[in-house]
Amino acid sequence: MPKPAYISEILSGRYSNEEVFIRGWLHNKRSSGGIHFLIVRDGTGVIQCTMKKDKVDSSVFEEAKKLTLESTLELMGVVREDKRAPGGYEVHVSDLRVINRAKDGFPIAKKYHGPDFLLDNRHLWIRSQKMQRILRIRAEFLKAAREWLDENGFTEFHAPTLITAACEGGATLFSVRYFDKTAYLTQSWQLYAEAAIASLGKIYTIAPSFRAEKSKTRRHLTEFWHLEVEVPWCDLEGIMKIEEELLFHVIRRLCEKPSTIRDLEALGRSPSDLLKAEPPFPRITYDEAVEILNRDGIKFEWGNDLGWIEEKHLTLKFDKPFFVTHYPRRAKAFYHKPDPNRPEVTLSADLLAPEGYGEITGGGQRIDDENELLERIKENNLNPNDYEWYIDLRRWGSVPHAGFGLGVERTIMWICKLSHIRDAIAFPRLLNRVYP
Ligand code: NSS
Repeated sequence: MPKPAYISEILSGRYSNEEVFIRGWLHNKRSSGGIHFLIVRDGTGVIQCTMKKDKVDSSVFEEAKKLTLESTLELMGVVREDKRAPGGYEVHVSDLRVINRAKDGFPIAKKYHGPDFLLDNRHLWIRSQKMQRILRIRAEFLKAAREWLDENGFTEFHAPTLITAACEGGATLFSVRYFDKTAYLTQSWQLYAEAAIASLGKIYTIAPSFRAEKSKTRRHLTEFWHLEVEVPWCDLEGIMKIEEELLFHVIRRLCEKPSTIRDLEALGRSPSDLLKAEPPFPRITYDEAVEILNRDGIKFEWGNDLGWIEEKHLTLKFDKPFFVTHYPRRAKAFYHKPDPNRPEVTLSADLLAPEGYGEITGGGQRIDDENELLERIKENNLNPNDYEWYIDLRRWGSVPHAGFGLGVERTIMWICKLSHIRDAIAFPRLLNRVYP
């Protein structure tokens, strides 16, 4: 009995003319005269397996004829190079064993299904080629990000998910019954990270964050994955440099692996577009952004946060990610450090992806002075008692520091050229969806 082979190994040419044993799901099937073409998927790839009537037992040929889509199988056969086969190789089947015969009528058919149907059947839809590609790219993205962070001296640090004080404002907090108290689901790891830099230095996390987003948009999830970084002895310029180097490293990694290039291209994303994201990224100030908007006839009042429409308009001016810096203090959360030269703006930066995608990271320099922090907490109508431990950090070895948070799905949405954030994650959590 030959040892089990993965389809990706077969497609790489490793088993040419050898007998193999593969295990997988029946992705598709067609028959023509005395031949069945079984398209099999095993999680590493998809391959065509041809079964000729005169090459197998007649019972096996009959069983294959009746096989339902998504049945699980074990197949034996010889690998042959064949330019006509998708992927360049096919398996000439000599034997077949059905492990689980799927029910008739797999709900996902080769026809148009609306988004609600696909979300209701998400547990099955993630088997589609499109979702496979996105989920693989997402995994490669996170692997490359970790690689860069680990190689550059960042330590992974974990913070609690159940918290008591908001990082990004009370409006989007999910509350949870915590015995006889109320707790919240974290919006960001940041406040705890500011404590941990005094223990570990440069740190990062990749973890879920939660926002009770009440608006239905193409770029908001209620649960998203957050890649966050916090760095002591770092200022606004320093943190922007880290962001652009990290992002470019990840892009280079994605664009050098042949299988990932194939996935990107199949999603309509050309690697050469991504590779334009070479540092340094352009930097414009919030003031310049407002000037551009007003000049182009988009009415926008100084002091507000940039919304979807404004960001979209700005992104059309760039062909690579760019920073918008120095947002007004009233547009940003309490922890942002006001610019000492111009206290009405903060030392903040959002990174916007081109082609209409908009904000993918938010961050900047943090307040390191106790009195300034107290002033901003009050200005934001927050209760200083809720932030006592956080204020304490300014009393015991405060340091200039900065950090950022990157929305993993927002970034994958841009990288994979998706039109809706729901497809950047396997089981999206949206305003009206927590099932399946
Ligand atoms: O609110 S942020 O702009 N900033 C923070 O949470 C900081 N506390 C992070 C930090 O400095 N450590 O969110 C950061 C990013 C933002 O740019 C988006 O890319 C993403 O997190 N984000 C979201 N993605 C999907 N859905 C929702 N609702 C969402 N909210 C933020």
